[in-house]
Amino acid sequence: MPIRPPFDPVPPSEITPPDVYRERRRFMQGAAALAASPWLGGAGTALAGPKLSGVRAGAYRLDEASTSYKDVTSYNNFYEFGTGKSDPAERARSLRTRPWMVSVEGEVKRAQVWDIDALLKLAPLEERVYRMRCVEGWSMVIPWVGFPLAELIRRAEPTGNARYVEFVTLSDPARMPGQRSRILDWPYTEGLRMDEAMHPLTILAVGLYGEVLPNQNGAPVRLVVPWKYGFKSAKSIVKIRFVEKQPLTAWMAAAPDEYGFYSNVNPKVDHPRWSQARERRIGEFLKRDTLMYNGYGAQVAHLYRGMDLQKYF
Ligand SMILES: Nc1nc2c(c(=O)[nH]1)N[C@H]1C(S)=C(S)[C@@H](COP(=O)(O)O)O[C@H]1N2
Ligand SMILES: [Mo]
Repeated sequence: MPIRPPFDPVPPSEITPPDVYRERRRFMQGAAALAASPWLGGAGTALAGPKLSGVRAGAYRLDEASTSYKDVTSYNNFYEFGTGKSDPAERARSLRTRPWMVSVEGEVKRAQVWDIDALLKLAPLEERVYRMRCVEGWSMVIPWVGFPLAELIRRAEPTGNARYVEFVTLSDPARMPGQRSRILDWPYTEGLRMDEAMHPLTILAVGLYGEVLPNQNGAPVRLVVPWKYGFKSAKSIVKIRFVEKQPLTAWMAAAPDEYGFYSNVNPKVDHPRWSQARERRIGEFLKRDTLMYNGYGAQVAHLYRGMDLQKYF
């Protein structure tokens, strides 16, 4: 099967020239050193975790400031640890992420169980600065570290029957106390169409801000699909399954009228209970307009050509 879909490069306006980027990075690192004490708060990037080595600067950068490390790691949705925004940072602290296996299975010629430390070396790690938009109406800019999901898919050699990919989060109420509440039908599951999964913007993230992924952000490995609402980006993944039929996702099972399979960011299709036209970028005061496909239309609009986006929301 063709494993490299046609791909439009990021429009030049969206790419920060490397020297500007490096300069900004240096400035931020300086600021981080100055603002190292957490009580100073603000935009300081109070780097805290183990550094990832050999991370190369990816081609995906934004001419927008990244959300502070503090906000990225303390304002989270991760219902396995509670529904409050500060619950994951507080309650995921004790999650053990070793040993950790990720099973790649289903309609593939090479089913394989990856040990997380082998998975971390599957492909060169890249920094990818992406806009992330939660269906609740807030957004962030996050410098992820990861590699294209396509790299893993290529190695699995999907069969001709593989039309969708299902992602499954760990199921373990002892380690994930939120799973004792029945807010969702655990484990958390998500899905992508094969071409979405193969798209170069779709990554498996294993870090952020150059560091090992904090537990609250989905350690040790999570999906990141920047043109879709945040809930598509499943955290703490243990299974990647290739299937013929569109998988039922946890959110579709919970509220099919509110969450469709595609969940592309779309300011013109409101959630039944609120508008999706605008969003609050965490750290900013005024709301901004939400962009179609979260601003990634030049890269992904072709995937949905001819589809009724009101129907396939
Ligand atoms: N397993 C799992 N993955 C999840 C969630 C969750 O509750 N459980 N929440 C989703 C939602 S709603 C969002 S907005 C993003 C938030 O990711 P972040 O906290 O790293 O920004 O994770 C998504 N992935
Ligand atoms: Mo979300």
